[in-house]
Amino acid sequence: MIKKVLVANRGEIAVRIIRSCREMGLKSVAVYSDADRSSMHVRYADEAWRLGPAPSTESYLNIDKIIQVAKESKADAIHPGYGFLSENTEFANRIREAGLIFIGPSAEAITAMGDKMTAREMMKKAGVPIVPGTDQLPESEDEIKALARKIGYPVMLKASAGGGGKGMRLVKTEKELLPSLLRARSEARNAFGNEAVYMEKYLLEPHHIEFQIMADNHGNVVHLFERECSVQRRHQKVIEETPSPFITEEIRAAMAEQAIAAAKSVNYSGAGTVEFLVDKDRNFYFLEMNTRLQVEHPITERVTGIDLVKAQIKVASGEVLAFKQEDIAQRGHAIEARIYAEDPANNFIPSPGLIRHITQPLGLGVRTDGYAYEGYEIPVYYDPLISKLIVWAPTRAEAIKRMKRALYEYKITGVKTNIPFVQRIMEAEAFVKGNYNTHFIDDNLEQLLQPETENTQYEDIAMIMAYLDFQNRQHKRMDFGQKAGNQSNWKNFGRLFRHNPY
Ligand code: MV4
Repeated sequence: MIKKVLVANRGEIAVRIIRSCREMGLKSVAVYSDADRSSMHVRYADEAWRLGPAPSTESYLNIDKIIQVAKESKADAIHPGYGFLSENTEFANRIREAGLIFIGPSAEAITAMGDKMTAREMMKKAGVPIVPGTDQLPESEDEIKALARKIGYPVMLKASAGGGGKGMRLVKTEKELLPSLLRARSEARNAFGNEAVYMEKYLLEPHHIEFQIMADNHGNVVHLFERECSVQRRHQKVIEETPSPFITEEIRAAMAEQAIAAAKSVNYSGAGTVEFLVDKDRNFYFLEMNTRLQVEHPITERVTGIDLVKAQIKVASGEVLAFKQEDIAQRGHAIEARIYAEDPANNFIPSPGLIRHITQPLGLGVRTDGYAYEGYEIPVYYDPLISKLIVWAPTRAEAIKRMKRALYEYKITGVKTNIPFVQRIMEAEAFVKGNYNTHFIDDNLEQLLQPETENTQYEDIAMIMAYLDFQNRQHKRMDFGQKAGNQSNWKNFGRLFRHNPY
């Protein structure tokens, strides 16, 4: 029986998990580094325990410390969130050895899906389509060359211990093959401590489409439909949406069946995501399985009405899934935009710092999962994700309009953000038509980096002037009331600048 959950994470996902715990009547324990002392998850949890200094290795990745806090706080279970230790087999094992519940799948499932070659072999046995390629690469150079010729160039070399884009190398010609293989092996050894590399046919212009899975410990496995995740830059997703505008009902049903087969093949328990690559002819291939809750899970929650964190905790408590496959419907259209403290005009370098002002969008069909507030300092130590902006509408066209409206309302000053960049994506013809793949951002980067439209700049200036005016009045208790009438200063300054550009 779970009564108290330690959330071994930070930022928006820690806040999000704490919210579901509170709704379930469970106590929550936050853990924090010195950089997160005033972070929102610390405020929202019932208890907060210090892990250590800011660097992740001394805090959110410190297994000993996290388990020690779980014991001292008398937590029954640990929710890993995503990233950090969420797919760390040792963490899952150490938690269970300590007599606590790890809210996630078995260590065996994490291990199997964490090794990409093992995962491929298991999928092949389960009849799940995989990208044409090899299991173990042969020893001799001639055999490797013959295999690449058989697969057909271009081929992709992938580190078995890699994933999420790490440890991949594209090889276009036989001349490049062996040198690339040597480099791929040494990179894999350095990055993952495992030099195993395999080869796949390189799929041109694929879509990245993933299926949400939920499984209990009583043999029930259901899917909660797909998420289209092809709008990504350097393997960092920016926009996710459901339903996918690319697949047909038939393909959806076929992919769902294979996603469930993949989960069953490892006796999966809890929330998991089966990733597929889908080529331009809508052939789909298993890519990898993520054994954690994903960043983009809210769009699935919105179209199905299911709280995935509550489902995770109930499954970890040993409960039977509260829903059957026929109970789960995909209703309307949801889009998520990841809002980052980064500077797109400066090669997207992170832009941590003090949030001087933040206005989150609200209104019908808008959700923000975030943790920033006015006066909060976005730390330099971690991923610069500020929040996720999730919108829902009955149709995709209306969801795009709602996203644009929400982005227009989303005001953050003090740090640079990718909000204008996301706004450009919502305006891009290929995106609006739903005719895009994983090359979308690279293929449209120049257009997407266009400076903000003129009046948006004026609006920002108007807001800053209004803020300065507010500060001014606060200090001098001046009353602009008579002079400016009862107009909002924001509008006054906006008008001023719009007609008299400085
Ligand atoms: C591929 C591929 C094309 N062909 N494998 C990206 C991260 C990881 N999930 C695997 N990924 C890919 N694997 C084959 N055989 C295309 C991707 C891919 C991708 C590759 C480069 C740049 C961006 C990408 C975005 C999504 C998927």
